[in-house]
Amino acid sequence: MSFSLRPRGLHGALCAALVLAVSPLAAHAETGADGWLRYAPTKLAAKVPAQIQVLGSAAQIKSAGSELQRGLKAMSGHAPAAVSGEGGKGTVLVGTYAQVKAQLPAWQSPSHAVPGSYQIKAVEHAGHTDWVVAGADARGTLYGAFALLEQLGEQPQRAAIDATSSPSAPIRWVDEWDNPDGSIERGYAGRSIFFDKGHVRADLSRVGDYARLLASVGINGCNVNNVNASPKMLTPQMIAGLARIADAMRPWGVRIAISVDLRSPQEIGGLDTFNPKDPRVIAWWQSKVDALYQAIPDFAGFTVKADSEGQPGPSQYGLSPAAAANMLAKALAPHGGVVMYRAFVYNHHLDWHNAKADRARAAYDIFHPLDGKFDNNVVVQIKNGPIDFQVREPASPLFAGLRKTNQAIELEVTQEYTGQQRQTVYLVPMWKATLDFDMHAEGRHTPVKSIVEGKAFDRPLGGYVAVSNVGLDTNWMRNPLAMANLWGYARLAWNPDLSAKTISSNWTRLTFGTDPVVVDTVNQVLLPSWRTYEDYTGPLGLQTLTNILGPHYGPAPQSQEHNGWGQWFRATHKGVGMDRTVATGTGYIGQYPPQVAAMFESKQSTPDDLMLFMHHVPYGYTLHNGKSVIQTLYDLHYTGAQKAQGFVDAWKKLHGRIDDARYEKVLKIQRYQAAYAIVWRDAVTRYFHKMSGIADAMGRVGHYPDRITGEQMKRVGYTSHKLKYFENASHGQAQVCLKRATCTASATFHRPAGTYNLGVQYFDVRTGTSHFTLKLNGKTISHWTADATLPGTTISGDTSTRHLMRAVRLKPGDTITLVGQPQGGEPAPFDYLVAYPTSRQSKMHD
Ligand code: GCW
Repeated sequence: MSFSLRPRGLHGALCAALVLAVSPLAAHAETGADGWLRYAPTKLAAKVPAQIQVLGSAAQIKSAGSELQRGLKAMSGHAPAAVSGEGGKGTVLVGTYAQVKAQLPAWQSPSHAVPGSYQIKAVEHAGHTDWVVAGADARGTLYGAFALLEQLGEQPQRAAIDATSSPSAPIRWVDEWDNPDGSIERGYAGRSIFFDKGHVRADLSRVGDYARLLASVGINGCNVNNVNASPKMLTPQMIAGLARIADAMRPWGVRIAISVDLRSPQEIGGLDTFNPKDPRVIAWWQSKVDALYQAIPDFAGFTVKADSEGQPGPSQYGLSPAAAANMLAKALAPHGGVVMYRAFVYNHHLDWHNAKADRARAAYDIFHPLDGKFDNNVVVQIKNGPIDFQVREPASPLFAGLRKTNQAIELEVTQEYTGQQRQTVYLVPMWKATLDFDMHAEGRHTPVKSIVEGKAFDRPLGGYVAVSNVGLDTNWMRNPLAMANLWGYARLAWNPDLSAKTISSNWTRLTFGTDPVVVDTVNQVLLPSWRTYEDYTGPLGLQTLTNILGPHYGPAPQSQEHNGWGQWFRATHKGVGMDRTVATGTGYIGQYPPQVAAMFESKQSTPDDLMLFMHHVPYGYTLHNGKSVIQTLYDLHYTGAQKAQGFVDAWKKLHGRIDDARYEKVLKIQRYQAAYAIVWRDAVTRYFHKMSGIADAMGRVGHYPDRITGEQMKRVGYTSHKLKYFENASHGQAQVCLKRATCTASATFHRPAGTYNLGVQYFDVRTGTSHFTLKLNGKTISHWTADATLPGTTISGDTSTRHLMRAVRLKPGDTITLVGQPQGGEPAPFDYLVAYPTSRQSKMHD
């Protein structure tokens, strides 16, 4: 039985009122704080029964009832009246399967139901229609309520809302990398919603709001602090604070977990050891776990990062990860808690000179021999790829390397290596590529999703974790479009078979509105954005060629080589790529099951996208695409930067179709991204041009006819400053104003008269606030302040920024002068001027 949501039979007056209410131009300024829970008016919600009966008193069922009232009121204009008995009228019945069944025997409850499952259904009964919102448990009921509201909000795409759904895995968590002082490691949206100045915040209202957002997409766990954990997390005072966080999240069915520092018994416990085998250490942890459960009865467990990037671990005592994990697991087990032990364990002092050294091997080398040695409430948490959240990596071979151990996949919603929420990159297609990847374990069809969910090897526990790092910024993630990643992650954790397009379309309808033009346009930006970002940052398996010794943001390919971090691609003057073959390389490929290993071992069967991750090849090597490696690198960087420009044009179609506030905010981000893609393109192509000595067949790399570099200008006060990485500026140099209050640089324009877009490429360092003035024949045409808070604190690829003036009339003989005024230690640094005719089709080929 299903009920139709077509607006048949609506009364005229009501209909007219609602049509007015849903007019897309009635948009008010939106902050993004509601995320996808905007509950925009929809006439279809008027079909909802007029009363609601909430059965049972569990906190999450009460939330289900109040959320339905809130949502239905916003969407239809009236909230159903809360009643304690049906009274012969159509009613929304909210409760567990058992509770609803007792109330409405006519309803057939689902027979098989894992925790979190729900059913929403219309049931004809005694001459009226009841709506059932029922869950296998209290959480399931809450998920059902959100599912109902979502389906009403998505109209008119869905005609009926008869749905039964179950989560595909029990673990569906988000991790936050928040520190007690309120900062967030790799957080790009302001300070912590949980902590401030060493304590849990007094005002936790954003925590409740966040839990509500998470519940609406089925997330059931949240680890609230950085995996580089502070021992302070286990002080009595902090535990009391954590209990308040748990109280704020509990009504939404989100259990909290914390990351712990294994050294805690020593750091705050007064012991002289943290050896996991020492009885005093074991007793100390037991007492802490007991105290946690005293304060938080539904505490979810611990996440552990150990023996990794300076975090101490069991290796200090000659013990394995299993020894540490099981020690904690035994303390948690009686309370129902779990240990999420991260497989991100590697040596960051690798020997660059050793051709066999390979960071990608680490997780498998360390954890595979321990398979079967972990307690049942331990889950090994494995990053999607073997390195570290790069723009593209193969699936970690460890997924198939553990068969008697619970696993979870760790994904990164926070865009550490993918533009830090200053650029739009929709990550769902990337995650799906891994989840759908068939590991062929035991010669069977075993896509990664089936392994982490516990299905492939019949494990009792498993699932999904994503590092999300939301912050106090009103819209949670800085870039409104980045919320599609949080939503998308949760959708995949519930059902990894959904398509990237279904996920983005649903999200857009709820976030921006159901206008098909809006949905199509947002898809035009989101769906190709990962590939685009990959193309201009690090294609062919090179990984994000970013400054790994700095903020992981801008380009700096050189920073990845010649050090111990192992994010190498081993470029020489002859060729490029890591040889990870068994035959001649590091042997990494041999960690995969035979079918996958055979595919990667041979260049013929390695896809182009991963060629340089798996193989070292000459620059002239012909790829499957028919072109050489070097020409492909050049071409992809140019087409990628070009596509990023296209996102600006696409987004502009939304003017007037969505609210102005979010329209303008995203437009600014897309414009910045379009210009920044050029910084990336230039840096990476320049770098490979120099390494290979091979010219770009299209003549673009190293030739910038529309530019006048600072060095070529007449400078007063400005001097050249050599950058750490030559690839990040023309001639490897910026112009800086060091000794004067203002400096100038001038050039004479020699091109034909016409209308040009005129840009200045300058550096906006995080600290300091330089002022720039651009003059044309002595007259000021633009003035701006370099006050952005980009991640970089140096004149580098992280901070290179473009100021663009559109449609400026220029003629031969014109004098263009840049006046720079340093402030706060920032020496008004710049790189070049650029002018290209507005008529030029391909705008970003300067
Ligand atoms: O990606 C890297 C980050 C670190 C992070 C680490 C990890 C929390 O650069 O900031 O540390 O991964 O996942 O542990």
